[in-house]
Amino acid sequence: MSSSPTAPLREVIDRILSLEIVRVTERAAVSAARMRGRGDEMAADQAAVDAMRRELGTLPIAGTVVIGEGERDEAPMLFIGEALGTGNGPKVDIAVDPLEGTTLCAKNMPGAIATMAMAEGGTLLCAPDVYMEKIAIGPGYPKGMIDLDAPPGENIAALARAKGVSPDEITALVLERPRHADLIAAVRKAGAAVRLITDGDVAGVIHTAEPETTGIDIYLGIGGAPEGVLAAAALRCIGGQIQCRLVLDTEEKRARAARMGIKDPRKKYALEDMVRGDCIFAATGVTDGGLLRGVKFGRGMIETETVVMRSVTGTVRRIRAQHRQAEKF
Ligand code: VTB
Repeated sequence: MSSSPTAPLREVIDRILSLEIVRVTERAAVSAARMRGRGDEMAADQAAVDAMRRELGTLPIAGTVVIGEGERDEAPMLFIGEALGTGNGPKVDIAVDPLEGTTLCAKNMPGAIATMAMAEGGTLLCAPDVYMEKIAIGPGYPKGMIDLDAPPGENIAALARAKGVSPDEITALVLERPRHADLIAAVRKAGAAVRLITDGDVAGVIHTAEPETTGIDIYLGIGGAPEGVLAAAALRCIGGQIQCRLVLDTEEKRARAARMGIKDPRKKYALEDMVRGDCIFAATGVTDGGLLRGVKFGRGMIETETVVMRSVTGTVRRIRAQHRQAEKF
């Protein structure tokens, strides 16, 4: 092993754990998939949480949950600060969303995924489960081209200019929520098209990295903070820009954030502030979606599709797995 300060990540976490985390998201996805279409969001989420936690417990890491199911008093499992893994291994930060899109899963709609990211200890933003303002674009654009605080029309215009197209060839992805009425109107006024999603903005941000395939150029709007950090981890691997700000609009939320070490409640986070070093990211499809196929149950066999990314090399692998011992899941 080299003596470089990043050696533990590059040589241990990165290469070995990038397959290990695939198992973790696969397990969570399969457990959640058994609850597809049952109309029970809580049960679907719990199934994913249980499976993910069980599998994480077997990994040779000294892990700490920094993005999880909530704070200790509200989440019995995968709470922020929970120690995970065997303890014999590198110190890592873990961000999880065992079932991103619980409603999508409960309604058996497209786009539910099981996802997580892992990075060297102390390098991922530890954020409370509050809302987060977000703006994201894919790779290949000048740094600082988009700005969370600029009017949507300006961001659209800058993006169109850099892409060499007119604004009407730009598509923005936005969560369909009443809070986004003004945003949606402004994007349309700028000439761009809006694609609305009901849930699932981790995949939504990832879609900006492949506009030729997804048709999405920019992600805009307010979603969950945990999803924001996970999306930032993915972009760290595949390239792209994201800026975020926590929505800490009450004293209570500001106090919660402060307990997690957040000193400036209005801070505008760049990608590098949320993911301060190298990381690995994985997501497995629960229901079929634009990013991934959902879990397929066959006779004595289960099929999963996972995307796993490493920031050190920028490698993106898609792993289609056939699990032949279906009874083990
Ligand atoms: C988004 C979306 C998630 O939460 O982050 C959203 O990506 C934000 O919260 O899939 P609201 O639903 O309250 O708007 C999810 O929908 C997950 O709950």
